Order: sequence, then structure tokens, then C-alpha cells
Amino acid sequence: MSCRRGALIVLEGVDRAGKTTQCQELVNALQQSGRAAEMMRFPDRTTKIGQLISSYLEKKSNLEDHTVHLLFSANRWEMVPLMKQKLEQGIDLVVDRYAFSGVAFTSAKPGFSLEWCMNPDIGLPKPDLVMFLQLNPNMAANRGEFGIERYETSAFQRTVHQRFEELMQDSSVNWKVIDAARTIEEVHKDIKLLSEDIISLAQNQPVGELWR
Ligand code: ADP
Ligand code: 2DT
Repeated sequence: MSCRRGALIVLEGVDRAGKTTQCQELVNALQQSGRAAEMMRFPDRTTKIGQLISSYLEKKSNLEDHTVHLLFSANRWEMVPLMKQKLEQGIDLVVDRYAFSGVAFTSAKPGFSLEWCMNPDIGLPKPDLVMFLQLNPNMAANRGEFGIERYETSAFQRTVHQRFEELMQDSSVNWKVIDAARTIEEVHKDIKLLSEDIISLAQNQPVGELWR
């Protein structure tokens, strides 16, 4: 008998919404309940492509805007065989940012349509659940200063937020909006419940293809 597959769970949101904190909390909780769960994050800065992206984000190098968009997408595609293997082995993947950040960030730049930005990510493993951590810019500002990486300005983040709102209109993706302005524990409780539900639903279904 083949084992039941794991679920692909993505957390999205603007900077400092609590994505990384909540991914870690969720992986810990799932592991404690006896599930095999692992965290992934995009960009994955450990690969050769990821190193090009990291250097760009740290402003150590400049890359043309279309080019860097395609590198972010390639950085997801290069992980697809591993992701599929883990899901088939019954491992739940909890992912910090995915194609939605890819589209929201590039399409916040002048001259980039959502459609153009979505194209290279069409057909990626489709998340069973995408939770958007909703936090207004003032609350985010209270969580600390922006860093020095590219894209870390409030004007750019506001446009990114608008693009996320547009992406969330797409009902082919299982979006859930989470109020991220509460305590870490309160937010975690919601995320855990939604994840447990989707884990039991997903195990009997094949992994879908994003935006197809
Ligand atoms: P992101 O990955 O979305 O950028 P992080 O998880 O790194 O966000 O959190 C950004 C900062 O906010 C960290 O200092 C973290 O400890 C803090 N933080 C995360 N969640 C909350 C919360 N619910 N309330 C207050 N502070 C939080
Ligand atoms: P963190 O490593 O702090 O999450 O920041 N980004 C991310 C893109 O522009 N395109 C993408 O496809 C992805 C996944 C968001 C990474 C920065 O890179 C941006 C913030």
C-alpha cells in the first residue's frame, strides 16, 4: 500500500507579518503531533541560483528585472523534484513564500503585468493551502526597522500588498486570510487548525498544478 501524501502548505504576507515565526511554530506543532513535517523557504539561497538571488537582494550585484524574476522562478523549479519526493513520502511541507511573492514583488515594479509574472510559475506543485498573514504597514513598522535589502521600503511594500490582494481574487487557489496582528500564539492556533484540516483532505488527492 502506498503511503498517504503530505500536504503543501504556504505562508505568504508582506515583510514582518510573521511568516518565518509561524512556519517554525507550525512545523514544531506538526512534528509534536507525530507527523513528518519540514520547512522550506523561497528564495532558497543555498543553491547556485539562490546565491545569485541573494547577492542581488543584498545589493552586491545588479540584475535586469525580467532576469531576476526568472531566476526566482527557476529557484522554485529546481526544488520541484525534491518537493514531490517528500510529499509522496508523506512529509508535510511548510513553505515560507512561494510563487505568490514572486508575482507580487515583480509586478510591483513598473511595466510588469500580473499575467507576465505568473507565466514561468504555471504548473508548479499547487499548494493545498495558502495562508496570507494580513498586517497593516503601521503594525509591521512596530515590529522593527526595515533591513537594508532590496525591496525593504514602505512605499514598495504597499504596492506589493496591493498585488497580493489582486492575486487573492483567484479562486483556483485555496487562500485563507489570517489576522496577523494578534499574539504569536493566537495566530498559530488558527494556522494549526487550518493546516490539520487540509492535511486530512489532501492525503487522498493528487498534488495539483498551480495556475493551470
Ligand atoms: P516575516 O518572516 O514575515 O518577515 P518574522 O516571522 O521574521 O516575519 O517576524 C518579524 C518580527 O516580528 C520578528 O522580530 C518576530 O519575532 C516578530 N513577530 C512575529 N510575529 C509576531 C506577533 N504575532 N506579534 C509581535 N511580534 C511578532
Ligand atoms: P526573505 O528571504 O527575507 O523572505 O526575502 N521575493 C521572494 C521575490 O522578489 N520573488 C520571489 O519569487 C520570492 C520568493 C521577497 C526575500 C525577498 O525576495 C522577494 C523578499
